[in-house]
Amino acid sequence: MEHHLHERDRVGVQDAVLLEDYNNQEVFVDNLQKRFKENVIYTYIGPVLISVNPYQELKIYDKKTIKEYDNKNFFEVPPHVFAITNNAFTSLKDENREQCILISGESGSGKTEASKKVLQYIAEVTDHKGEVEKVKDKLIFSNPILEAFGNAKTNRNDNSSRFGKYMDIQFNFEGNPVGGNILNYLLEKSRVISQTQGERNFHVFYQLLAGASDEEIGELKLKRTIDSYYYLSNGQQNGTHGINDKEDFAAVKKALTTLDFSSGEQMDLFSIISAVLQLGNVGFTEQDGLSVITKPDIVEDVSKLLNCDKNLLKKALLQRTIKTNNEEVVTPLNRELSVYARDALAKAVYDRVFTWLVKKINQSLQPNESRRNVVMGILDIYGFEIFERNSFEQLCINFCNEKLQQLFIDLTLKSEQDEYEKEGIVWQHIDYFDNKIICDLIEEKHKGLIAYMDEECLRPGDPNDVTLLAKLDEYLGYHAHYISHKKADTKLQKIMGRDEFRLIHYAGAVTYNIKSFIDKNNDLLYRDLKEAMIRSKNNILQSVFLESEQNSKKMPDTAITQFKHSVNNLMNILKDKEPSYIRCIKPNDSKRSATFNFDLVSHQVTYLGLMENLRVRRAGFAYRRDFTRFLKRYKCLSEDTWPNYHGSAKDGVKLLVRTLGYQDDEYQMGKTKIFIRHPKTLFATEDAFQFKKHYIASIIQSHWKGL
Ligand code: AD9
Ligand code: MG
Repeated sequence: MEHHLHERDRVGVQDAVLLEDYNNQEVFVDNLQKRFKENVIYTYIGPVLISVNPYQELKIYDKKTIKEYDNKNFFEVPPHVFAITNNAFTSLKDENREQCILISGESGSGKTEASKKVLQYIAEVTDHKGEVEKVKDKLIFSNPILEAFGNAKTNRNDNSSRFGKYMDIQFNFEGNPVGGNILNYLLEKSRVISQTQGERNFHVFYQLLAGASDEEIGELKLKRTIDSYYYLSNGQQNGTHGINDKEDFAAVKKALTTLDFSSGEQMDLFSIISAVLQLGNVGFTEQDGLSVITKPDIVEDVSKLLNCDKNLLKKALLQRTIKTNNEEVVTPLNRELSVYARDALAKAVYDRVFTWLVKKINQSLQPNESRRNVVMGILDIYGFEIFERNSFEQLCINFCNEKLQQLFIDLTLKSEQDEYEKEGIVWQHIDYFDNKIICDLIEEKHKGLIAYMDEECLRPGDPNDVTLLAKLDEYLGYHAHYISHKKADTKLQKIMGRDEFRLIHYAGAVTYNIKSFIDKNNDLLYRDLKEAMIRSKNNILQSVFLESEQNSKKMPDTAITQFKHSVNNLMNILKDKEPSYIRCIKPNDSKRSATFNFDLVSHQVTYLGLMENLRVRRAGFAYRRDFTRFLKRYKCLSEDTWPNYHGSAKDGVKLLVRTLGYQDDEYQMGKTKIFIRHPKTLFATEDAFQFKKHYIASIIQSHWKGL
């Protein structure tokens, strides 16, 4: 930090705690803007890193830069994702403490890129030999695979992650990576069957069509043209700038081989992908109210690719069997239900294959040594979402963000409090908004939103979206953070539909549309389709469908309850680790470099809770530094400590601040650190130091000239 203080007018301050007016969001954003204009994308709030997406390749990620951060003290070097990583890594190595790096921000803000930089740094500063190198390759190569199957071009980001990801890197006692493990969350599987205007399906479909050899195309019964496929036709039609599907496909195949996918498994995998694509082209008409398949030969191709019985598959697309006690009732489907069944199959197959991929990758990342390893986790998960129209998926995502915010509050306040206690400094209570009330509103047993939703979904009779909303309104209407249409004031009623409810999240109010909630939560796949898949001779398919069948001997959990469990499981993993935070910000909506939209950034600052974070950090002391470092830098400012001083660092600092004239209310002495309340005190000292440094330098220079 010290190097740059004198430049603060031009590039702003590198730690927002040094802003004089820390309650002023405009000042805060202005500081980010100043820095962004100078291509300085990183800023701290104490230990939290803020990263503003530059949308251009900056030369700040090369090996030389990594060297500059390797083994450095956090505050001696300018803010950087490498500094955060180094800090976490040092604590892991030296103190054996488990780490987690939590990356959040909205779509396109740079989370995934940041997570790759963390990995890049670790890969560079650890051993480059034998087994370790192999593990690192695998960790790095897991990215192109998961991105091919889990990322897509959206209107916000050409390479948007459509799933949440938590990755553990496991280190041995020497501090070298020996393995890893990945957890995946909530793949946006609806994208398989339809995409918004201007968006694409998952990358892998296009990669396969562009990159497979002619022979493979023949074997997979594909045509190269994107227009041939219904599942690819309702989003973007043409090629995409900046994406080379053909090259990417080669990279994915190489990565699959690196991660021990056999050629047989790769063929099984791409057969399934091809089958999903072609399933979309299966059409239905209706005769006498019953569904009829229009192009049976496509179903035959699909069943060959899935290695399942073609008659079984056809039947499963046309009828539904319901087992009650000892009875089996077979009901034929109409056209609409057949389409529904077909799409449900495509989504289920794709979703489960994605989970299988993660599992396979994890097998390959298993460490050889069975010793207990220390881990560093990296969380790259969808940030808070507020769209024009918000649905079930946004509710899940925003719930996850509430939980992460809760963890953030716990851990930051706790660590702040711990430090004050450890240093023997009197702790002052800080007022902050505790979002536990919203977490409870959503997940509380028997009386939270999820509980009522499940109750309605599983109720006999005819539960539907209308009855669900009525139930939520009735039971949650009392809650301060739940607004029903009826409860809304007249102004709000004008913008809120009768089929909507509104939650006041910590990050702002979001209106959710109830349409399809029941469907999405039940996530139904007809038994006939499941059975057809279980009997498939494609090893992947058989295993994933068999597995989920075994797991669900009892009533399977609804989609949101499964999600709740995995989020709570994640919180348990994270809560015992030492956290580092990277908060990513998107500077504009048009993916353009050098464009900083003040309002857009300000909005994100609000819902990332950054001002709140700053207030907590500033509530006590803006600046803290251990005695040794403080003395080392400023000792030249007092005759008591310069040029010769032999006492303890603490006593030295005491002498120093006496000369500097610090008032009692300006600072406190802890056990190992000095705490300074206001930035201006520090700035005055730093300015004096800079002056002295130049003065000494000029004397030395004239001295040399004189010789
Ligand atoms: V999403 O929620 O998965 O849709 P992310 O992950 O937050 O989103 P991503 O990391 O994919 O965003 O970044 C979006 C794009 O911004 C990248 O494809 C890059 O083109 C660009 N980007 C992001 N970070 C950097 C950076 N540090 N330097 C240069 C960057 N470009
Ligand atoms: Mg991403």
